[in-house]
Amino acid sequence: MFITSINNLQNYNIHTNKNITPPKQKGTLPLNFLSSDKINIISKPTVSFKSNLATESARGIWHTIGKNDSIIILPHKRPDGDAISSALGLLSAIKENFPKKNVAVLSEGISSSFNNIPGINLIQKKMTPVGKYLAIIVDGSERQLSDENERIYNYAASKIIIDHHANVNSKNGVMTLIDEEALSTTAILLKLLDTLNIPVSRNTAKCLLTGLTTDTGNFTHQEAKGPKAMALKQQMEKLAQMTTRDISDELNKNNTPSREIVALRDYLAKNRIKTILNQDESKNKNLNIKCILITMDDLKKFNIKESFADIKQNCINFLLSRLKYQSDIRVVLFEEKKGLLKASLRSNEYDVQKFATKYQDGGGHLSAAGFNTPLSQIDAVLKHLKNYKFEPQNIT
Ligand SMILES: [Mn+2]
Repeated sequence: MFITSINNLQNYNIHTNKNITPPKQKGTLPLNFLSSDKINIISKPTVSFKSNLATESARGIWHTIGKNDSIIILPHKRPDGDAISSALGLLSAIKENFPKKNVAVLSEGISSSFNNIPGINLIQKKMTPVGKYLAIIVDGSERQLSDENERIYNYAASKIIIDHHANVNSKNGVMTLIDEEALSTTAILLKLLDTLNIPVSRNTAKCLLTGLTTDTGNFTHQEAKGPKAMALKQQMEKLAQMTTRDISDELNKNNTPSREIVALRDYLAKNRIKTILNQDESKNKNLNIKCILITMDDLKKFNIKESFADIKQNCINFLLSRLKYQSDIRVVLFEEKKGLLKASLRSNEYDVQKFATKYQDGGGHLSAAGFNTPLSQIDAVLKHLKNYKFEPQNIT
């Protein structure tokens, strides 16, 4: 019955008057926060979300949502499953609790595999907000926004960031709810609602479960194997009345790759996989690292018209998961812009996050991380992969 609660969301439209343009300078608007409103929690294992500090933070976030009539939720650019699901889960929770508010999600380049996430058709590509509004970034920080979302964020009167990645450098006056231990941003949202005893509808829960499923590789990542992760999985499955398996089936069903993408990935699998043996004398065996390079010329040659999100889903992630059982570490180097490589690293056993942080915009999680680097640096990156001492993931 989750369709019925979607109907409540029809009031989401914020853009009305195109004649009013926001001020020209970026980020110079005075924020409405008192300094005591600035809440910054980094929850380490010693600080549980249920502690007073975290409960206060949750209250502060929900109070700020409550006092703003217009709210724009901003997933990071090239949104993955967790970014879209946390945005739509939050949208759904806000609309269910505050039906009169104008709430919108702003994003583009969304993979068709996300077509079954409740509220997906409500996402707007562009908007011209009028008056004061609250902007909430989910699953990323200011630095990961698209140009359009950055513009909207900069003009916001109030700002919140909810994320589970390291290195969120928020400025003064921005409320942040950061939990680096969380498996997904949707897991933070569930904790937020739970802490405040706000009921979670099936609709909201389905969104939250989707982000948890995609960010844990459907619970194949090492971080997602402990009893805490299992308890969270069960709690969300119960609320959503479906399993993570159901969620991944839906994601795959909506995710039929084009003939061109299939041709490209077959070509890459045959011709572009480079094996690097990482020489670490302290270990008995060499680590097997598989690297794949995808250039803009490849996309042109195979006549790929898909959005980055679909290339990522159907080509990059496909190749990464196919190499899972043949390697210790997998790396895709994708020429995102002319001369600029976007690297995605995966490993089930080794910490790839630490390696990624050595580079520009590097970060992520122990088993899934990424960074940017100029294409001209590719040989240096491959050499670095060969000689770097990867450490095993230490999961507590
Ligand atoms: Mn995430």
